[in-house]
Amino acid sequence: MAINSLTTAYIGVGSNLSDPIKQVNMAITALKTLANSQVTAVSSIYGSKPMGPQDQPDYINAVVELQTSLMPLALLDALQAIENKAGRVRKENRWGARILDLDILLFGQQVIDNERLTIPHYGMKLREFVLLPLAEIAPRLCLPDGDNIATLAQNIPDNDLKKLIF
Ligand code: A4P
Ligand code: MG
Repeated sequence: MAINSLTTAYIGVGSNLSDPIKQVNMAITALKTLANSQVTAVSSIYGSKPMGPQDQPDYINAVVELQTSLMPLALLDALQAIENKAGRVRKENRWGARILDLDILLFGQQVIDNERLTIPHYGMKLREFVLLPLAEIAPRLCLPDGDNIATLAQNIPDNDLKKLIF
C-alpha cells in the first residue's frame, strides 16, 4: 500500500455508564480531531438493550465513518487512548458495563487476524446496534465476504433499538 493512501474505516461507538450520550458525543468529537484522519459520516445516536449480562444499563451506540492514513494498529492505539481518556477501566467480565468502547468494525476491505486485532469485528453481523447505524450511513457497503450491510440490517431482529438523536 502506498504511504499516505486513505482507507475508509468504520468505528463502532458504545457506552452504558457515566452519561452515555455525553460519552458517545465526546468520542465523536475526539474522532474528529484524530491525527491523519477525517470523519466523513456519523450515524444517528441509538439506544439499545444490553447484549450479554442483562443486569447493566441500556447502551448508547453509534457508528462513525472515517478516512484515515493510519495503519490499523496505530488506529487501534488512538482509539484505546480515547477510551482511556474517557476513564475506561478494563474489567475481566465479558460484555459488562463500560464508559466507552470503540471497536474497529471495518478497515477498508482488509481481513486482519492477529493478537490485537480481528477485522471485520467478530460480532458485527449479529449486532443490531452495529448493523442498523452502519446501514444508515453506508447502505451500499459490502463486507470482505461479499455480504451487503443493508441486507444484513434488514434481516436482523431490531431488539427494540431506538433512534434517539438524528
Ligand atoms: N480487538 C480485537 N479486534 C478488535 C477490533 N476490531 N476493534 C482487541 C477493537 N479492538 C479489537 O477490547 C479487548 C481487545 O480486543 C483490545 O485490547 C483489542 O486488542 P476491549 O475493548 O478492552 O474489550 P471489550 O470491548 O470489553 O471486549 P469485547 O468482547 O470485544 O466486547 P464487545 O464485543 O465489544 O462487547 N450491548 C449493547 N447494546 N451495545 C454495546 O455496544 N457492547 C458490549 C461489548 C457488550 N454489550 C453491548 C455492547
Ligand atoms: Mg472493544
